[in-house]
Amino acid sequence: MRLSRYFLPVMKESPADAQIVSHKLMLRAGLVRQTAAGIYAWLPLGNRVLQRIAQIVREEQDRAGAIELLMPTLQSADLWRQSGRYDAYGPEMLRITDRHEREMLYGPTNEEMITSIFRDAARSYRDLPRTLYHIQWKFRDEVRPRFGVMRGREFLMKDAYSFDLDEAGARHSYNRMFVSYLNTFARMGLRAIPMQADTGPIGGDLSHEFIVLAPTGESDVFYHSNWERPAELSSVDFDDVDGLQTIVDTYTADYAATDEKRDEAREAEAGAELRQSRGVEVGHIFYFGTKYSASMGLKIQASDGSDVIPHMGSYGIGVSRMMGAIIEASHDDRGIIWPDSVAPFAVGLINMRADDAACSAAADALYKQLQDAGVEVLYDDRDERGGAKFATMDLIGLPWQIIIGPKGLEKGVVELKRRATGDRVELSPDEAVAKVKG
Ligand code: P5A
Repeated sequence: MRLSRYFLPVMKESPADAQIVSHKLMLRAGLVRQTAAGIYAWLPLGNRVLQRIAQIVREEQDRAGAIELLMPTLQSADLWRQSGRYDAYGPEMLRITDRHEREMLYGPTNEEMITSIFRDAARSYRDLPRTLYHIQWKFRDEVRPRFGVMRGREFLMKDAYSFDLDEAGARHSYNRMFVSYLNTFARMGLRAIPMQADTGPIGGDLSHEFIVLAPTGESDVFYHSNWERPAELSSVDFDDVDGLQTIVDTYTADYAATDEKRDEAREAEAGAELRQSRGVEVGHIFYFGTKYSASMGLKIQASDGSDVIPHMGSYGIGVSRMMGAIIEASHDDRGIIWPDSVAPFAVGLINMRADDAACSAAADALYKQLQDAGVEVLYDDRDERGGAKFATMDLIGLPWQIIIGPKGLEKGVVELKRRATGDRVELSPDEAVAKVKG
């Protein structure tokens, strides 16, 4: 993509209404614009990152055996009356009336809808276990939307729902998602700590929040210093019931709790290794047994012919909130530092002298060479000062920068810079392409 033809409205100054660094940087780097309180338009660069985050979430859901579908954003009030949550949900639910005076709502979550879809289709034990998920916009009329996309009113969520014949099966489904979440966040370069949590309006008695440490987070958290190691991917077989349980047990062995779930005895045990911080909740998983299946009349015929009420769980990831969390975890005073896995482009190509024919010809050629090699590149071909181009590239945080200037060209080299470390090396154009490709 040529920057001269792109839509990237960057800002030099930090907007006054943004309080935390991720919100400031998202506005400055031209990722989002607020269109109403807590509602954002995703500009081209921000949309690319959002799609990449969603794709990682999708791949890890699929790997764990979950099946993707897509449910609508608008739901009927009658559906929610079946579970009893229509009145219980309160003012966070955006209620809408259509032209026929039918009561509708913009979905804040989909437990009722998926239960009704499954109820109308599943008949026997052969239809279970299943975990279904979608990646869809939600609306919650938060009293105080704040911190940009971190606490929005409209936000993108991945929500999955599991159906099992009994509690043991449901716990296995829960463990699958637990481990899948650790992998998902690790792929985005994040250590997310699973913490026992309250279940709130979703219900049930087993629940974990996944929290990324960040000084600006909304949750107060307490944890053992063992959590300060980097995240790693596990290559577990998701059908291995005992293997999964072992991983979950290992990951819950070290103390970690939110404010509401503190445990004095375990904190005393951690002693000098106890840490306190703030964190961002990027995911939340629930096991709630038959709460929705029983109230909404979901029954399945077991192998012995008797009727059973499936046990369910639901599993959320804040896809749009993730972007804020990643920036909180990965930036410096010049701007964002995207992990390679979610970067909107892999490389920023800077032509230092757009007014110099030889320099521009070399930059054009390298642009083409990168594209032919399948590398996603944002090419700053504008007729601007080098300093302004550097500042923009550092602000938008692409993992690699390739800088072409007349002095290097005389020697047949370009400069390759790694955004995260600031390390620069001089290489031939071919070597630079090979390096960013690898
Ligand atoms: C689980 C999936 C649920 O809604 N039902 C379906 C369950 N859980 S939750 O904890 O309420 O939300 C799941 C994740 O969504 C993100 N999130 C938000 N992101 C941005 N702005 C908001 N206002 C917002 N509210 C929730 C969080 O990441 C949360 O963990």
